[in-house]
Amino acid sequence: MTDFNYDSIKPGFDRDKLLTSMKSQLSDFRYKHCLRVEKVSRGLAAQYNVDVDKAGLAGLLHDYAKERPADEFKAAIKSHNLNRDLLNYGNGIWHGIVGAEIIKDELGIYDEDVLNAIRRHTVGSTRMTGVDKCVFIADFIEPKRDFPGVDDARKAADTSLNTGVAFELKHTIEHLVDNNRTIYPVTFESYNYWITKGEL
Ligand code: DGI
Ligand code: FE
Ligand code: FE
Repeated sequence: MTDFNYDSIKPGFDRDKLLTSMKSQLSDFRYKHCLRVEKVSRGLAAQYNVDVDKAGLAGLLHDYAKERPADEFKAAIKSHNLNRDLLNYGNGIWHGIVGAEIIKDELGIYDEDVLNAIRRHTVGSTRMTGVDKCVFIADFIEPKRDFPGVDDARKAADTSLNTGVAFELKHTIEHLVDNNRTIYPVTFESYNYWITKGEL
């Protein structure tokens, strides 16, 4: 596999060392998912004139904290003074928003463009940047994703980043409602904002 280099984001950044660490703390499926998201996110960034390295590093790291225990997320919400409402949610919401703080602490990555893309990769934001959009979409359409509608999601992503984001938010909310799941308010805000911005 091509050896990507993230020196421009953090001088001396050792991607191989990160891969060894991620491999030891994630399931094989999740680890490989992160590598696929890195690759797809870089491809989207190249296609849409977005910073390829920021999109790639955020894609690689987006699920870095996904397999941490709930107690670790709860402790990080408190120690980093994040909104206490987060305590009412679970891993699905925490691993991005709180995961970004864990990444800062453990990896010393402070690039806010990268951190925001990780924070926003599950629930989106009304302020999504190009980097955020590439990671958000890549997570949804990476080659091993297989759900009804994934081909339409890939087509939407090929139309424009905004169309890809709008499609994904609509699909995610539909899926959460169908399964009687609670919806994090930011997910609704993102949907309301982006549904008018893409050509669906
Ligand atoms: O981490 P991944 O599985 O690759 O994908 P993800 O980060 O997009 O989604 C993680 C989980 O979060 C997934 O089961 C769907 C769920 N999710 C997405 N939006 C919301 C949500 N869960 C709740 N409760 N509320 C949301 O708004
Ligand atoms: Fe995730
Ligand atoms: Fe993911």
